[in-house]
Amino acid sequence: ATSYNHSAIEKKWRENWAEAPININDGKKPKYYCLDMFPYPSGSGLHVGHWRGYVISDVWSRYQILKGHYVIHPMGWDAFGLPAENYAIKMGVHPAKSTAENVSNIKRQINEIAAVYDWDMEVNTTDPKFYKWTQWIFVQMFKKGLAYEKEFPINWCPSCKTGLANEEVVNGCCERCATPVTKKNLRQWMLKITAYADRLLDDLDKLDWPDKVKKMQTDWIGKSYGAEIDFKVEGRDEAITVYTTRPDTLFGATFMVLAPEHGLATSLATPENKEAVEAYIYDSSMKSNVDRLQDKEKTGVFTGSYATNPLNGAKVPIWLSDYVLADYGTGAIMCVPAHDDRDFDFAKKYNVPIIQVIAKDGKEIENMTEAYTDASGIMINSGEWNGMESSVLKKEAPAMIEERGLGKKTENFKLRDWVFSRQRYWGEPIPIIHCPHCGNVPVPEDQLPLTLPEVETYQPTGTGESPLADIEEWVNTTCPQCGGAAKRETNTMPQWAGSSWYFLRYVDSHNDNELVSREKADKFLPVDMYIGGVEHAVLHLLYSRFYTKFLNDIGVVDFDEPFVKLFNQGMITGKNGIKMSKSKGNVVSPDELVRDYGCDSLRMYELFVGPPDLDAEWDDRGIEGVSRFLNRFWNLVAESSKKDIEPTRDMIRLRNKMIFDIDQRFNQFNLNTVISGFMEYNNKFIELSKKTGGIDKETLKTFVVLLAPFAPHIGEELWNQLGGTDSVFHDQWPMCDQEAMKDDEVEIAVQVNGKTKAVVKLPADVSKEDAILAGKEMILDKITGTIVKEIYVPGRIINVVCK
Ligand code: ANZ
Ligand code: ZN
Repeated sequence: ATSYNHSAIEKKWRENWAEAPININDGKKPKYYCLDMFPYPSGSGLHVGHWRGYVISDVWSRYQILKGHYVIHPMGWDAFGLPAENYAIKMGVHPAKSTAENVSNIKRQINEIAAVYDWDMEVNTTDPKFYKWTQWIFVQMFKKGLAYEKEFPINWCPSCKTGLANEEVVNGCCERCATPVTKKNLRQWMLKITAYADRLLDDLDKLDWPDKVKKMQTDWIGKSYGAEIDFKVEGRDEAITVYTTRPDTLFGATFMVLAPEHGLATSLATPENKEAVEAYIYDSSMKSNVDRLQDKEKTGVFTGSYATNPLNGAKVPIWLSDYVLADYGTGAIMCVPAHDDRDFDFAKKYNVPIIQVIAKDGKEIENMTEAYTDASGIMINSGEWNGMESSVLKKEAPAMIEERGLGKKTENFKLRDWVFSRQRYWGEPIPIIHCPHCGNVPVPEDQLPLTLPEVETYQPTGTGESPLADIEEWVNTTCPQCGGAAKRETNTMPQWAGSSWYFLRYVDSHNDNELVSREKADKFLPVDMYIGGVEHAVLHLLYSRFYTKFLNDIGVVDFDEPFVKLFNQGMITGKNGIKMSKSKGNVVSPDELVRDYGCDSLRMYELFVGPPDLDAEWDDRGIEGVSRFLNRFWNLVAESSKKDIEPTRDMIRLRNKMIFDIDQRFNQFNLNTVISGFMEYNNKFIELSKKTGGIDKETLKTFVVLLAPFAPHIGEELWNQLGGTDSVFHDQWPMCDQEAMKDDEVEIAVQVNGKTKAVVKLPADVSKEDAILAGKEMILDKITGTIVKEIYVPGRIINVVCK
């Protein structure tokens, strides 16, 4: 037989698959939707790290095909966004052109993986036929009041004259020119994701997702329970309402802090404090929220005013500090330095009294050096609450506060509405027309898509508007409602817009009349398995869930969660765990590896490097191991198929054990141990064949089917050599015969001093140690004195000699 020539067989089978696709919808098979997070088509191409996720999803897809599913396994391009736009600014190349080039380049590279993508489903977020529906969704949201305009302070670089995303602000300065970033009130489009906060939180229970990701979403949504409590300002009619999750600590509230933006901040300043207060308010307006929360050293200013603790009448000073955020809760807090870290730091720095109200075992701490933040303890210094268990009080306090008329029981979310407009060119135009008479009017649906016009320059204008604002013939239009002169919205959508719903479009990607037909949606959606990086644990996955729930509410789809199961693959890194990147010069290209070892070897090695959910360091040399395995298996099949080997009991047993092991590991996504399993079983079969001269055909065919999802080319070739006429993927995933898997058992007499006391059933190939151990178990009570000798006659007698 010939030796394993990967380039010849890989070429041969790709041509075959192109002619006769292996994944066919016959209308009878159940569907299985296996989705990759679609890539951004960057100019730098794929490295071995990118391969990993695509290999995982392809292996899983082929496994589902073999399990009898019609598998939906599409691919597309998330192609709006900054990199293409920045390239356009630098090189003057239209983003559509550079994007198209990148797409065709990456598509060619992705095809090297030999995944079973259905390219007929392909989508591209920058294609007007696609973004027609991105705009359509926006219009539906607008009609339901979920898309609205708001003045909003955004990060603003006074030198570049442009708005910046949080990620573009580094240490409070503009990433590009290092000018300190300020805030600027800009008109923004917002999406009311907060209207779905409770559903987004509660429905996490329905999902088969990693706990870590659910936890991150839960924290992001950030629901908390507590109370709003009114503190009357001394000498005035006003009260300050605070939001607290810890009304149980009310006796320990020794001061209050307001966000510098709080409505009362300036007016609370007494004349002697006015100047300092105003300076402080100005300084904090220059900081971003992120910086405010990260600031280690607390800053603040005393207003000169006092309020009254409603429970005990104590006089508490009112301060301003930027560790209190204006847009969370009420923008004002009661401070309990004894039990909150931030309040503790603040109180220490500004010499405010600290009163402990919760104590472990009821014992007060003499000199507090840090806040006591334990959730449990006994109440002290708290009037009628003294002696209560604090965790019990914490639950009851909000209702008690409400009953006494001191405030009201309430809940809060960290989740904010989504800032949905960008002052950029390369995005979907927001389909709204501003009419002086009718207000905001959506572009009529039969006029969608509203296509992105050509511009002269892609540079942001510096006025806080996108380059679209410079195109007069585009901006000036007529109102669809009254026909009068009106202006188009010139902001575009964020990159998230297309990725929030693209997975719905794949299954009906050519439909010009609907986003997706209800028939196809019912048949092929939702996604059964979603595979991608953990960096999307929050935003993309949350936005997609929000969109899906909305589309469910308006009847486009009949489910309200898009991704039943989620798998996050770990990253492939360079040496010492450093992320692979062009700038670090540690990128490993798949090209030479494919040329030298073949696609099948690289696919297997991508999984062999470690558990698929963990990061793994790349070392080219390891690919030798999988390549050697494929060669040895090839030779085993070649040798065996020359003869007609009868299956022996050992072959059948090993075959079934292999099915059991591989399937179990596969199902648990332990893909690296599936590969090592192949290697172990291959070794065992080679050992066995030394005695028998080969392995029987059925066992080898079984092995080939199990291997095929991982190494599809060699799988097809060996299947063919073993007499298969159709594709190996049209065979079925093998079932394990539990009975046949069992080892042969023998009955062994267990003796004490030569007299048989019991009989034990053990596997025929049991080791001496295991046999003696099992034997002694049976006769423990019959042993007298001390054991002096243990004798094992293989397969027949265990004799324990005592004195
Ligand atoms: C008194 C107290 C005592 C608090 C204690 C905590 C511990 P979450 O769980 O995040 O909702 N807080 C309220 N509004 C705030 C704002 N706008 N900016 C910064 N902090 C704010 O936390 C709610 C707690 O965070 C509230 O409960 C309040 O401090 C603070 F031992 O009130 B607490
Ligand atoms: Zn009008």
